Amino acid sequence: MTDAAHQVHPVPSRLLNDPKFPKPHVNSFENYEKIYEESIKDPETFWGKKANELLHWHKPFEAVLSGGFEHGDVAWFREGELNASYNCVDRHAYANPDKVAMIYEADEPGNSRHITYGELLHQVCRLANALKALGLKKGDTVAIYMPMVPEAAIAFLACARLGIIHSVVFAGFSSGALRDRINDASSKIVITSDEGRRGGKTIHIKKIVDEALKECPTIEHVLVFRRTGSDVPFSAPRDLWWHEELEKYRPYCPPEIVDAEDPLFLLYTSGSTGKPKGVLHTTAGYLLGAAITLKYVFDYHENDIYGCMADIGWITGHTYIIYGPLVNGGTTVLFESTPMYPTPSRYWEVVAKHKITQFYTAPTAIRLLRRHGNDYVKGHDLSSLRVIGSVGEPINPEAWEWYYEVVGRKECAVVDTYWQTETGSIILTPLPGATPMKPGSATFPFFGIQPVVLDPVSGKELEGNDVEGVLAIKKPWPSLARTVYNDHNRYLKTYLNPYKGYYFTGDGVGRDKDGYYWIRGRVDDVMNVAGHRLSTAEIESALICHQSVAEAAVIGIDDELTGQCVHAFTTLKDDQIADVKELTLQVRNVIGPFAAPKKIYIVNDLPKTRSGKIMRRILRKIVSGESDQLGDLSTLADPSIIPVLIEKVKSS
Ligand code: 6R9
Repeated sequence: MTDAAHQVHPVPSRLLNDPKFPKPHVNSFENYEKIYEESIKDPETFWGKKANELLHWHKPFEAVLSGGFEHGDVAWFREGELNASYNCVDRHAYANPDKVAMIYEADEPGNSRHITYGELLHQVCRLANALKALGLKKGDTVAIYMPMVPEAAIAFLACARLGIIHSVVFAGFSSGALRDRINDASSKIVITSDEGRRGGKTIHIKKIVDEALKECPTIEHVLVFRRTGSDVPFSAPRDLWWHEELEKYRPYCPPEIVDAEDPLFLLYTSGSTGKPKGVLHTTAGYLLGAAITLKYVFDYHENDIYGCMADIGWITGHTYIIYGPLVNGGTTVLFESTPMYPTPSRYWEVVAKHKITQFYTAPTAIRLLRRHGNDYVKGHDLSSLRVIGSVGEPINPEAWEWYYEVVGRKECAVVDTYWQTETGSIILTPLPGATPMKPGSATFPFFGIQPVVLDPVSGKELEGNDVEGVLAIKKPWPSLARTVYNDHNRYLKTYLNPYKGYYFTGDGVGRDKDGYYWIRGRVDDVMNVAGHRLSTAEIESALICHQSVAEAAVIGIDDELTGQCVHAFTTLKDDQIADVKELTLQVRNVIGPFAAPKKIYIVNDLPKTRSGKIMRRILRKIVSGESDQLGDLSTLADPSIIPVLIEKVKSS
């Protein structure tokens, strides 16, 4: 492990003592431990109380938890009735109509728009009425393929208002990927836009939809929001303009009150192989997970401006741009652009401009910005920030330190939050006012979550500290996905059967001597080299410690002698040079000779998903000489780098 990872950073005293700041909800580690113990000892009392505290119920629930992992029949808050859009919009619109619900920061700097709760209610209701008039009803599915505009959030909430299941497809997916997701969910309508704008570029969204719809028999209508106003193909009567439809309807629509366990949405996620799974979340459990984690993990208070930089097409956008902030009556920022547009200062300009209090992004963005240097951060007033978060993959301790020191000026809590599409909300995380932080560790379980480290072979729980294994969760919690759409067997097979009685995350994990959890990455990213268990993340971290290295991706390749051997791909910082020998020495020095990569390839770019996760599977195939079997590349951000990588591997 690197030096940075050994440091323990206490809770920044500014959070606890500065009178300008609200008192943290949980303000000591003892306090966290006490609430955590209660939540584990008597989960039903804990969750029942929180469900009543954080959500509005139209009819009270009669049981907190029924069923369990054993039979895959978990149900929370049975017989309770509520509506997610009422919880996220109406109750705040009536109490506080002029409060800003959303700040839209458009791709073009200087172009932003504020939307109050009162306005949000009107727009959600108009759209809900339009959907109703098109014949949609509770239990139908609607595909949302939208850029990062407030109308996307309005679409989520209008569906939720009618009990319609939304299935959001990230607007960077290809027409083929969109088609497959529409067909799997039998969606009846696509809500989309003419075009999108991102990083100064135009995305031809409607054209992609048209291409997809050549093979989508269930689609009856396409509702098109005008984002850029360019001429786009439009085929009436199938296609309808958003603005023309909404004008027809009054700005009130009664919410459809649904059962706690009725579905709220589907979100497709790719497993390591095979076709994407439609992960299904239910109304009450998911909403409670979003509400409670936003409040405690980000220490959300009434006047905060919450900024999550993810895309609404991913689970992070669902939970921490839309449902979490709005269910708490907060103000959420919708950021349409990229961290690089027009310059690598954009994030910090946005933080200063809107006085963002909680900022949430991914390690890949943090590493990218670190690579461009501190000057882009300096000179921006970031003093509004209290909590800065990271999500999506393990964060290298060096990137963590940069985030903490340069962005957070050692005055903000860094929350490295671990969770998944399936878990619905954060499950391992520090709490800003309570948890001493270790760079690279997601630290401890959130309330009500019982993580266990299992021996991957025997499936036995590894007790005590200083253990390594796979991460599973022992007891149900409300926001865990209930099923895979139309394929419950796949749900059981993927998550509940591998280790009977547990939810299996698919991630490797270590619990260190102090009880801190360290996510090692997906289990298939853990290597065994000559009997040594190595994590890709650990070697990557060693490489990134080298002053020249910007990013690193490490893979395990079959080896006759050692079982597996290590191959590494690295990109270098601007204007830096390094050779393979030097980088090999770096890993030998930081971890040990046994971890030294057998091969290092210095490249210009790494294959990444559109949400920024490095696709190590592709690198593994290329190195193993299986470039003709790369599998599903639809999630790849830039396919043009593949031939370059193949050439590089061939010639080295
Ligand atoms: C929220 C999200 C889930 C996978 C997960 C794990 C990785 C997410 C992480 C992390 C280490 C963190 N992951 N957060 N690994 N530290 N803080 O990203 O959902 O897209 O479904 O990905 O991402 O491997 O299993 P999703």
